[in-house]
Amino acid sequence: MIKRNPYIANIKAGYLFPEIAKRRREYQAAHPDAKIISLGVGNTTEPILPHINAGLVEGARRLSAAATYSGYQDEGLLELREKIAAVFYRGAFGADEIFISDGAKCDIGRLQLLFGAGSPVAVQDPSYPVYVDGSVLIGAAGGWTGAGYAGITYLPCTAENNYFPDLEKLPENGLLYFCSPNNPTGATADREQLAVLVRAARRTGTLIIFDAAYAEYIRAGALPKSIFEIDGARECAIEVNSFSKPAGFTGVRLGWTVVPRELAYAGGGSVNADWARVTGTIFNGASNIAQYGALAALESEGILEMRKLCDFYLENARLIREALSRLGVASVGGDNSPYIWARFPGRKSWDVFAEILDKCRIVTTPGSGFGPSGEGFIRFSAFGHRADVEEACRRLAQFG
Ligand code: PGU
Repeated sequence: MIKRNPYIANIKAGYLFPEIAKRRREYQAAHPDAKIISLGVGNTTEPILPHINAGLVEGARRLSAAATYSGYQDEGLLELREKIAAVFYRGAFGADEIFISDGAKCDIGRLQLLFGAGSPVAVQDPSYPVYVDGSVLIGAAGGWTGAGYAGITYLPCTAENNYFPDLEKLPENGLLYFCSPNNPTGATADREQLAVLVRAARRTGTLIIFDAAYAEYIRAGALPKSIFEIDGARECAIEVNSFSKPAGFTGVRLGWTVVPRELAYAGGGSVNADWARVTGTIFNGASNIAQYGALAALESEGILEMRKLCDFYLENARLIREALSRLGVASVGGDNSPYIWARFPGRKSWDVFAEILDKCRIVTTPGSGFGPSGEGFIRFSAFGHRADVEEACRRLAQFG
């Protein structure tokens, strides 16, 4: 019989979001009349806006005519790579440094192939579970110890340190996953903090994988939307990003990754060249239809539509925070991100999850699923129809 990849056995339980979906199904089966509202997984709910949607339609139309038909586009449409460089990075990157993907999550998984099992991994704690679970799957981390995975350096990001990690604890010559605006806390690093981060990365030989999936939710003008706004980042960072959350492309699937030419391994090899090799080998490119949608999203009308969509979810976030504060529950986030991070002192996250589900019929995400420092917290997602969010806010009054 075939042997199982032993690293898979190191994963302690199911991936967080399917686990939540399972608990919801079980609750629904036991309470068939319950009208459950989900503020759990960060999944977009609102229709794609007209200009961007017209781009998708145009992408499909082009496939129907011989003159405009296209097949494999491994590296992504040149026009789209140039447009991403122009719109998001003020032309600071060439098209050969922008790689189109089918989403940030998929590229995070593929990026892990570049570094393999041998490089130490550090994460913000709490953080998006894919960084840690993916590292376990490639053997860069060991088994579950009861308080995290062996070999992962968890850098607590809590109210005590203003959600910015103590970088003295950064391992030498490793990877650091850094997400800003952060999932789940919503904390958004300012320019000075990112400058400190880049300096620490260069001092310790760390490669930062900067996840900017929520950058378009930033409303405070001075906050950086990209790690590449910081001098020196080209030598120590890769950025992953996505149209999922700003354009409603969670089901369309389109993202990109920036790998600067300057980025080198110990010994001097080019990370950019390896990334081209890895993606060329195991990825056949993103959907051409999705890429036409993204092109439309980057036109001025599309940019306005993305802003409008993010504003809609940010208003949901405001309503949720208000409802929590009426209950006396302390929370952060929701102002430059679609997540609210709510504190339930002295309690276990999964217990609070179960209580909110039972009393309010609302699905949330237990903070402990994002790392040891998430225990005692609940993440509320602001993705939802307005009427559902308003109803959820009314129901929250039944909690406590
Ligand atoms: N990066 C971060 C920080 C995210 O929170 C998410 C989605 C992604 C990347 C995924 O981006 P794609 O471009 O769509 O691949 N996080 C959601 C959905 C759960 C999941 O498993 O991705 C969440 O609820 O945290």
